[in-house]
Amino acid sequence: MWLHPDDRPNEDAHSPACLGAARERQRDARWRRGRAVGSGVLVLALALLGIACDQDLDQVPVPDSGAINAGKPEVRARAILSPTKGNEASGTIDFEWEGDGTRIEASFEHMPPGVHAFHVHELGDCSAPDASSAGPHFAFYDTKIPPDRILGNLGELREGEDGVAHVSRAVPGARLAGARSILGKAVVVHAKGNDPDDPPDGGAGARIACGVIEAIH
Ligand SMILES: [Cu+2]
Repeated sequence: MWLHPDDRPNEDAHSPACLGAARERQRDARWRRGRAVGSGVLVLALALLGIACDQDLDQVPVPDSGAINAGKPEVRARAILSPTKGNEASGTIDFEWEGDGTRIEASFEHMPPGVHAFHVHELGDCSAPDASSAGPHFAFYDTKIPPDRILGNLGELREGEDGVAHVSRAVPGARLAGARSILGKAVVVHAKGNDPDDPPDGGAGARIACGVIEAIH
């Protein structure tokens, strides 16, 4: 399974080698306080050790994804989407931890024919008649995103009989906790499907439904 480099948990910074370097630095600080005279050579050597430690972190293997979600299995969320002006589509999306991301269960009605992309957007604000208040797409990761990636992508809804659409799928990388949590963000359903040649927003057209992702306690 591909894991983004940003998925590395902070625990990496506490590897034995780095803890050793930190202890050395603390010892050095005590020594300098005691002597009131710094040893340039020692300070330089410890600084180099610190740099080497940081470089080593870049080569730490990506951890098992279970560590990322550990302690948060109880987090669930729901978004209730209402139609934007001139549209009728509405529905509910349930979110639950799964693997390194989230499983979504989406049920919609009054969907127009065809395929409709839906994404997480930056702002939890669906107040504008066209849902423009939800802002641009929300990136599940904060750095090093491949340029061909459609951000915040939850997939597509296909209208079935009588305007009903259901989808159940895993969304790797979409988190319900942490610095890039999707809680409080908006989900927007679009008039068209994703165009993979049109990143980062997928060129999916008008916003036909919008709702905010809220935790369920
Ligand atoms: Cu979108």
